[in-house]
Amino acid sequence: MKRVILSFSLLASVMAYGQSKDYPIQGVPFTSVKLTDNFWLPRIKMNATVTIPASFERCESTGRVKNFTMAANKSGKFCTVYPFDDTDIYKTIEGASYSMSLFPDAKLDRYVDSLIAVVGKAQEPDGYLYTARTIDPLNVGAWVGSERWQKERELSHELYNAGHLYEAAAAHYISTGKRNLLDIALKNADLVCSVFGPGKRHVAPGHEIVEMGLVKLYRITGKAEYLATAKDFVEYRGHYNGYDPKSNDQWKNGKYWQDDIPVADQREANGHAVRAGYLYSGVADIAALTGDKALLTAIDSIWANVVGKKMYVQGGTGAIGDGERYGENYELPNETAYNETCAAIANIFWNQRMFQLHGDSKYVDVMEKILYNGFISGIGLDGKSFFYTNAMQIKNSFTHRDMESSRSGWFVCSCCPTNDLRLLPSIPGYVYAQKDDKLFVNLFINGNANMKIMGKDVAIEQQNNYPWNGDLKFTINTKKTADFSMLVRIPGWAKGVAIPSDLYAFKNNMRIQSMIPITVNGQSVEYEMENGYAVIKRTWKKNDVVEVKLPMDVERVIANQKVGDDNGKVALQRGPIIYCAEWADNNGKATNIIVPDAANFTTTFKADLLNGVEVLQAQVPVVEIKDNQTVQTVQKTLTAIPYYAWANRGKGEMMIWFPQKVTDIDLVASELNIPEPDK
Ligand code: FUB
Ligand code: ZN
Repeated sequence: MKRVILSFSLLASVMAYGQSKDYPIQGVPFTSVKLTDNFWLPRIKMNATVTIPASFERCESTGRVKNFTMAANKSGKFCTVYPFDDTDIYKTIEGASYSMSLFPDAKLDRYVDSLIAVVGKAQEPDGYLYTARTIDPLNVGAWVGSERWQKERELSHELYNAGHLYEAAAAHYISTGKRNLLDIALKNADLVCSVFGPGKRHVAPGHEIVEMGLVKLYRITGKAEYLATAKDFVEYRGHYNGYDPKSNDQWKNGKYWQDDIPVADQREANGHAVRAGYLYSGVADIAALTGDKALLTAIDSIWANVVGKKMYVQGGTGAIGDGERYGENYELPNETAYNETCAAIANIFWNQRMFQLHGDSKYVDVMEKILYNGFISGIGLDGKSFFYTNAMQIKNSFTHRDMESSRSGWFVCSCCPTNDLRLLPSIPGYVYAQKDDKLFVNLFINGNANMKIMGKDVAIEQQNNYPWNGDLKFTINTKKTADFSMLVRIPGWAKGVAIPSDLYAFKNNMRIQSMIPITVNGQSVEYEMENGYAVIKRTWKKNDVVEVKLPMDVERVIANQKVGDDNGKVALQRGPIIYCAEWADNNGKATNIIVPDAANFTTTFKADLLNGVEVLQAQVPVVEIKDNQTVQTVQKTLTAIPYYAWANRGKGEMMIWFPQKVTDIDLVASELNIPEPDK
């Protein structure tokens, strides 16, 4: 299969069009990093063998493919629920394309081509592609205006569909070298650029992603109009005069769409969390490519706001279900946490971009937190059951929606599963990055990577048992010597920093000043720290070995006092992994567990549990109510499992935050009826 190597060749083509600015740091492409590890590789393989086929099957059986066929024939009736259902096909093609780069699959390739042919036939002659209108323009749903783009600012998702089409087309072109989907996307993008822009229509897209998508097309084609239109879309935000700035209703004041004030003036994450994450990612791209300082200032401040005041301890964001949105500062309720998986994914995209802009490990720390916790919690261990929301606790006495307490194979609004499957195969691309003579080692995942540093071929191998063990080993496999600096990320958690803000801290913080031991070829080395990285500069030769020992203590995490729900409570973390107690390991309950200071944790790797996990155990007091009369505490073994692995053994209680004293336990939880999401 022909494949386009991105990074340097594309960069060169873009520069040929006169664009010299870009991210100062470039990721080593995922196609140059071959994973061999036991944590991510099995997930990525399962994504290829189970998740992607299941998703294509669902796209067929739910009518999503039929919508395209009907659009091609201009007859029938749009047969799914949401006008953005087209994107599930685009996202699955995107995931399949990345996946085929890792695991070539001729049959899948042919199937994807056949789908692309159907998509192409559904495209109108001028490039417009949106089955919800094309099937029967006189009978469009309530979210779709009677004219093209008429309800784009609200809920039509015409540009959202376009954005996902572009992302898929870029992935397919880069992975296969084929232009069939790319040409469809470019035709659509040309239409979009001819409709929107200075002297033409202005709109703040109702659901962002077209910005990131246009940037990807710009990188492939070098066509400046794509970048300019992406920037226009960002700049149109905050200028609609139909909002009521005094209203507290986020739809009426424009916050839901990040449209209340111009992006350059935004300082706080607001509104729908997936929309927000895609906007901030697109803004990072545009800031990198244009050098726009005002946009950079905005996303720097918004990032500090999210990480300092609006992120759950497992990396989830978008606390509030009504509007799938960010809450106020420190509004992080556990019982009703929403935490859409797509929001976690959007923040992975965003943090990688922030790292590429600034070269600071704090962005990778946050990305790692999301990857190992709030993102993979969304995917069941079977690869075909998913969470849309990611709960922070499940109490039996509380009326949870099914979608909070158990996984589903698909959803009526199935954005999350198809987002999972497009991110997973690209994870090898997050491991390394480089700038000039610096090689950044960001994630600790076994495998072999090849790259050029200052014109020289460099090969590096990782051997570790991360995230369960903190002993890291890197072997240089380069044939010739090479001068460069290896910058190994020293995770914040290994230095006593729970998150790069004062939102969470480790309770018994012993490590703040301690240096992490590093050896080269068995000899301990002194090193400088630079932006959170240990810098090892030398002339590297074949078989040089770097070893790093990260401490893997069980840490108690405490939250900022302003997070009311977490007062008096601790969460458990070991390495990058956040733990939870689930009913299945704790005598059928988890809400009655107390974790006092005195509890002493042991850790054990259980190969036969949940595909292999390190569990934490301690003797702790557990509250029991006897005969509906007496409350007593008894000593029992608390077994905590990684949060990401919960809800794979049926339904029941789950807790992340544990009271430290009996006075902090909720003996009787409130009853509440939560309506299904308003989609
Ligand atoms: O609106 C498209 C997608 O549907 C959003 O990103 C998700 O939050 C879900 O509402
Ligand atoms: Zn989603």
